[in-house]
Amino acid sequence: MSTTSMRPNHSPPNSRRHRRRWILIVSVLLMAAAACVNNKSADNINPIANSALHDPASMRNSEVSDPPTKTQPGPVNSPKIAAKTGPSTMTKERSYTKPSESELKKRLSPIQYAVTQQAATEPPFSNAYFDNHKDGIYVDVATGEPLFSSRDKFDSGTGWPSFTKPIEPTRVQSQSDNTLGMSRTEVVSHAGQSHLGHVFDDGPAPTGLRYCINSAALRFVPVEKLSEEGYAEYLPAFGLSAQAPPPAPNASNSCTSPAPGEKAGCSATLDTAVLAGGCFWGMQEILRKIPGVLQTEVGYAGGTTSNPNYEEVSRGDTGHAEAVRIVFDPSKLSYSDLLEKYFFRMHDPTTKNRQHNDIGTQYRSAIFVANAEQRRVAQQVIERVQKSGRWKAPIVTVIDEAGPFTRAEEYHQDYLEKHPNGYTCHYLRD
Ligand code: MHO
Repeated sequence: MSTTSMRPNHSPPNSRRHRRRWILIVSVLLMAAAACVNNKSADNINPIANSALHDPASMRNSEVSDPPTKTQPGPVNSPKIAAKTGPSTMTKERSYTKPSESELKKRLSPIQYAVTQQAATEPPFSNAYFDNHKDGIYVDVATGEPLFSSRDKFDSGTGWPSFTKPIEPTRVQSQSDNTLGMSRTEVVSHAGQSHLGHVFDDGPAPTGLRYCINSAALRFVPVEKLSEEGYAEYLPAFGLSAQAPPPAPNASNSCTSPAPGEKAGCSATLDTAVLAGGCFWGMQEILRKIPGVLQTEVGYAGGTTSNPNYEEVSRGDTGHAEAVRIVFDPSKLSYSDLLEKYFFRMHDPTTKNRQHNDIGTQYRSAIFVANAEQRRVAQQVIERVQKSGRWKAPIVTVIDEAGPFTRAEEYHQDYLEKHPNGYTCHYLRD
């Protein structure tokens, strides 16, 4: 018997074949339904493992939020922190998208980019929001996602903006960070995966947590701007309805201080220098372009009055010098190189209280040091430059303790960028 003639006997007739196919389909469907039910009960047992599956925002963002993580995502170091920062379900539907790498480079300032994309930590105390007491919300500088509320902000005494909790639990994610020889918990924004700072378990009530956040990762939206910037849903948190006229801002959020001697916990990876060498327009124009310099601002340093303005300083009777405050990345530019390779080449350090035609103590050459180490480096550099013979006359640069720095009027900030042919007497000598 040929095999071909056998086949019809072993194959089911059409109708039987259909029935079997239907049975198969129905049982597959039943099995799938059973799996769903099991999954649901697994959710109840372990909401942490499954929360992302049910978080509309994580699903929406899955195609955009696949950034290189700077630290290993993984269990959070402190069980106390893990218990309190654990994920919950998303409450708000609005989505925020991480812009492309080239957009981020364009839109963010160098320090915003270094902090949010490269996990740098800005210097304490001289940043935009550590001392901001206005009512409003803090959003991710990269995506606009709401992250923190002024209602949860407190004065930690660390010099960085500090909060007891995120504005909504899932807006901020925690992951362990074992860099810099420390075991810390890094916090990143949900949508943009921007590095924000760290969370510690030494905060005040009600959570006992301290979110230590870089100002450079945030943009502050004051309560009176919430509606116009599309954040009206946060008005009720400030006792306002979306329709009510916003009140004048007040500075009434409660503040608590850490116990005396409590240590900061955060550790700046960026450093600050304050330098004076004549008219600050030309100084800033050269300083801001130096590789490793992330932020510059012009202002007044080394004087005897508080909050001086340009006119007072120009009259020369407040004792202030026109100065530039520089935030730089010491892994790319050392303080020593900043002084030796740039500061002592961009101005003439041998003319006392004078830089070309600009005459007066406000035009003195000065290095305002933040600590003993900066002082030591500054002294060494002056000796080296003097010995090098680069300048024929004696160097008259003074080294002074960095006291208060008053930011100059907006008109003076980035002056030569705004007025490319404006006055300058600064240039880099060969
Ligand atoms: N000689 C310049 C100095 C300006 S600088 C901001 C001027 O008086 O315009 O001191």
